[in-house]
Amino acid sequence: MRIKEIRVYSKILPVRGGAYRMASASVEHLDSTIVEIDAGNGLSGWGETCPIGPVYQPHHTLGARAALQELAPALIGSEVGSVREIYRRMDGALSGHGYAKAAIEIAVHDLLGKELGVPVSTLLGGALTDKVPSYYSTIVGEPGETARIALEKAREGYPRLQIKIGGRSIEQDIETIHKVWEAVGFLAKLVVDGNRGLTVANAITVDRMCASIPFVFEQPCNTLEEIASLKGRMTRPVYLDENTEDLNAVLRAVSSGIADGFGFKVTRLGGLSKMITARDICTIRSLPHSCDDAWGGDIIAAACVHLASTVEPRRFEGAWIAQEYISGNFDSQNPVVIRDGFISVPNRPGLGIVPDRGVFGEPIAIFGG
Ligand code: 0XW
Ligand code: MG
Repeated sequence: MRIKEIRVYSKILPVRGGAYRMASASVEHLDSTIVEIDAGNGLSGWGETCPIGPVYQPHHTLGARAALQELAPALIGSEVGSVREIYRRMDGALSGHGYAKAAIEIAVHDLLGKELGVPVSTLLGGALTDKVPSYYSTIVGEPGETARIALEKAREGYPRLQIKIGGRSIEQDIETIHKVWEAVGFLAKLVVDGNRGLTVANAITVDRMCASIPFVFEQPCNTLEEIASLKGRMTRPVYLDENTEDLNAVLRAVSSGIADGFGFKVTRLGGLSKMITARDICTIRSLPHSCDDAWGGDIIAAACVHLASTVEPRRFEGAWIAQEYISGNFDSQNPVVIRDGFISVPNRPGLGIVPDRGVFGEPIAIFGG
């Protein structure tokens, strides 16, 4: 089975309930890039990449689309059976831009799964569970309101809550953490995410001022060097998110012992085949991690969930999907949904979701054909 045509679509995803606010970026709507790979035999595979604005990390919508213009022509006629060969061709056409390559690579997994009649989780080594935990992520907000939402989500069944801080006074950050802990206690695991927004000094202060509260500190500071300088000065585990820009960064963080765990994003690392390497490195060192993406609809959500099902459950930190912040689904028949804090792993061939006909409108670019 070969790639006959690649179609690219744009899909606007407004953020439900206002802006999604983090320490250094705030977004009100996202423009997701959808890739459809048509094999010309009645089968097509779907991929997606949706950076959360142009500031969260060095990825952006138009960058993904420009990269796809370089990549797609090099893939027409390629055999779908070898994801590695497809990746070799993409690397031969363009350096870097893993977040754009990921959209193609996810579509190839979907197509291959459909052709072989197996779910994507099987292509990734095999599922260990049929239901994965998700987690709820608050936005940077008023302390009392954040605590109220945190308790509501814990009661709904989310086993883990990610509390956003940063980009304001640390007094407010400290108050938020205390109020969330008072409200939620051990009802859910707590993670505090600084999204690169704190100085080393403030990260240490927040840590000390909340010393008795059990939480993991995710990406408190901007660079790997700043995070490395926290080693031995924190009372709690530190996880990396934004700094794991590619597999080399993961390897560096693991081998130098900087990170106690990770918030992984499928597209940032370059797709599912890169993520399984990261997963397996974490297995060797017993490191916990999540399987997320920055944003996106059912396609990226399904990719995250398939991958999540292959991670050792006792080390798994959850699959975050954007469902709580967007309205509607690409696949109205079999959407990927969070129920009581957990997500069922699709068991149909490929990603197990099929976007409704016409849901993305006309393609914005077509290659091959
Ligand atoms: C909670 N997320 C996975 C979704 C947004 O992209 C931010 C992100 C994070 O952990 O930073
Ligand atoms: Mg994070």
